[in-house]
Amino acid sequence: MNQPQQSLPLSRTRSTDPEDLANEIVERLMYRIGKNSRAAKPYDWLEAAILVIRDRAIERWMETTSDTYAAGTKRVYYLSLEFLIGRLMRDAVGNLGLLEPMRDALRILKVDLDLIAELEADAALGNGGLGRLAACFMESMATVGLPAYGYGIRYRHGLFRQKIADGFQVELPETWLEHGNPWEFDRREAAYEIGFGGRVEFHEADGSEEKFVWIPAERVIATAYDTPIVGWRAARVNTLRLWKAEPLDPIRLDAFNAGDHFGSLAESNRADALTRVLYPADTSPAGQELRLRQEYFFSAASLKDIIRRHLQQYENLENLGEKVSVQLNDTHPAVCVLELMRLLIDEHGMTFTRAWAITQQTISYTNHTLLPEALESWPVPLFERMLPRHMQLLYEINARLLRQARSELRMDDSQIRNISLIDEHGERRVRMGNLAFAGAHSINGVSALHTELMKETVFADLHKMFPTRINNKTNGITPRRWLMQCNPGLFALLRETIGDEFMDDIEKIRSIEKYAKDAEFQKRFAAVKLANKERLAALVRERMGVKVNPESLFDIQIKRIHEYKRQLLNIIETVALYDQIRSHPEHDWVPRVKFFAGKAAPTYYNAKLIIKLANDVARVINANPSVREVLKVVFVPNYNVSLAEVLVPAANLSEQISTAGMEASGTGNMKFALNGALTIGTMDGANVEISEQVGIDNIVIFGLTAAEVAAKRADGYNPREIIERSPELSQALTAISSGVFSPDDPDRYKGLIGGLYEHDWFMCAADFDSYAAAQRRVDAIWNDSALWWEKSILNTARMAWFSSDRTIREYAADIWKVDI
Ligand code: B1H
Repeated sequence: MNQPQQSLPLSRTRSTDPEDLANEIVERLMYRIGKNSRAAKPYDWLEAAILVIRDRAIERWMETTSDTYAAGTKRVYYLSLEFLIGRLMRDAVGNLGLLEPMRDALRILKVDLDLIAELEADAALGNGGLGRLAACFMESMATVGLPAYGYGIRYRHGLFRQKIADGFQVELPETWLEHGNPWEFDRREAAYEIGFGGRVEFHEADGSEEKFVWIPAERVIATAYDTPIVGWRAARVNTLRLWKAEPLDPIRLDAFNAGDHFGSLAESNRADALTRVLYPADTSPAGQELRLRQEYFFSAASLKDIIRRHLQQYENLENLGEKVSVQLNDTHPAVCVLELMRLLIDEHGMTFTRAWAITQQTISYTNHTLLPEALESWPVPLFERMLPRHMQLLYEINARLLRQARSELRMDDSQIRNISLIDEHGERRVRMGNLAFAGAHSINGVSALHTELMKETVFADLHKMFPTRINNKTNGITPRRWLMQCNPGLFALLRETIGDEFMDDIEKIRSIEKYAKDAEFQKRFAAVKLANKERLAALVRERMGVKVNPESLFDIQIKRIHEYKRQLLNIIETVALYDQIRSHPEHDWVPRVKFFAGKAAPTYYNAKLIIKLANDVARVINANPSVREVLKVVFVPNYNVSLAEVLVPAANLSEQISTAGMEASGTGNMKFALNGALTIGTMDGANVEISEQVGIDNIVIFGLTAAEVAAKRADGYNPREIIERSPELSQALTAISSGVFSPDDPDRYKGLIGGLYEHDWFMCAADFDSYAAAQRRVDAIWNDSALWWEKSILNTARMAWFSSDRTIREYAADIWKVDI
């Protein structure tokens, strides 16, 4: 395994002298932006700085791309409908080793790098963990030296901006491309026609060869936009290629001239709509036809591009599976299985059997959720109408699959029904998960627990049929963004204490373990945390006018709002604590600030109500003078990657409290622990592995296990009984449902809380007492400050395994079979 180079190859060719860089910036300002230093606005400086940085990346980009070509190395393609990148400048400048030189260069020009960095728009082309994982993987693939391409959609509007108006979430359009995008290159030469709908013709050629020809009714052009992704120390620069849809003809002039001014643009508008917005669904798929069009559009464009590149180098497709790996990020690109079959059979003349072997060898699939409502499926009539040839291929694949299950494996009817690519319960639907499973040689889960549950639940029968396919690849996060960049204070302290080695080999961070009990080091570690908390406090004060005391325990839950993630459990415990504090004012309460942030899917009623509840509870508690010194609640609006970069380093306590068995992995949990927060959490997703890595004494675990949750559901769970037995819980629930926090609309939370008594699907009641007790254990640790900081330091010391470099190396070795 190659370690990334210690010095930049670039420095051979380009100066890193701040004076030279300053001249370059002024030159870009002049010739690319058309302004001089006097006229330049802050955003112009940002753009000029990015252009200088980008040019440094390009040389390495070309170099590493030609190396791959020359060596004939296997290429990895990561197909994802989401890339939640955030800002890129700090990433690129840091990984190129140019942060300090650029800071000095800008200082010469009287520009503050940190100020202009804040102006860069977040590329929010994703919803949450799945999209952010894809972004961390892109950076890690470049870091470990893997020739990889990301393929996705260049949405004009990323995830909506969230405004909180009177406590309610309001969605506003996001416009990251408003000022242009200095990172991207539009590649006019990489354009492909993508078809939809129409019919299939059967041609009996002269000989025995039969041939199916798909004649689409509608066509759009996919055009490529490339963004360079720089690995740590510029080990490699890879490409993120995002597709935009364009019409074949920008305007129908005949219609326009005949007076039909709107109709003449209809085709153009239809193409435009295809890549215009990101679907704001998260762990629950959007059912609209446009979504399936997006999925097919980017899958087909990416495969055409992959095949073109392969043919250019190898001239035939027989070795596609040896030279190409296509990783499907969830089922969103699963239609690739059918499209690749179609291309190999219909356009490259292969037999079905040969095409199937190559497809399976090439494709692998990552599953990210077991939630039944999140498993993608499409009504058969819709699928058939939009992709008639693909539907034929799907039936053929299914026939062979079911025949094999029946005759070779003697599977019974119920097993056959589970394996089938078509769901026959009620309206017939195409199951994208089963399709991806059937067409891939590897199916991986994203944490150890999730992978085991996959084998036992959704894919139980497919797993029986293909017992070697399912494997685990526990998620990771890039330590560059999630430690070095977002927490410069901690980064500096670590370097000073243990040297620089951990920058290239994150495992070395373990050597701070020996300082965990060192009083002097603890003091400095705590001082860094305090400074990060002051930064967050300033942000909250400026944006929301709320004052919080940075000396309090900062307790943070940030993630998409979803019932299974149980923000509601946290809010209920907050209300119970509020009651306790008021009943026992004499008690020495640990001062806490409870932070919440996250977006709800616009159509997810209960999630939006939970946001309103958090805001209602915050309003009431923050206005009560009797708890003022000890409890504050803050809902920070518009959670995004950049906000996470401020919240994560400021946390003392990380809330990872999903119902066990429901959070596939979680990655926020990893970011917090790496930055020295203690976790309060259930034995769910990657929390299980975090507890193994940091040690069970350095994490606060509570609640039912996944097996206990399943057993309780099977036995008949009675939440009402539990609630009635817990005075703290019933008091808190009564307060909420009777309108204590919503005097303007006392019934607002009747339904939400009523649901807990009736079914409580996510088992808030079952876990409440255990959670509240765990919070009091947190208080006790906090009160023993030396103990708290020891645990906090041990968390940072022991999180190296969750580097996405480790994850990517495992994918490379086990799934992609590529040497790095
Ligand atoms: C995750 C999704 C997801 N799992 C559907 N599934 C979507 C499903 O737009 N849609 O239709 C969007 C996203 N996202 C998350 O993936 C898991 O909940 C996390 O536990 C996990 O850490 C993350 C990355 O693996």
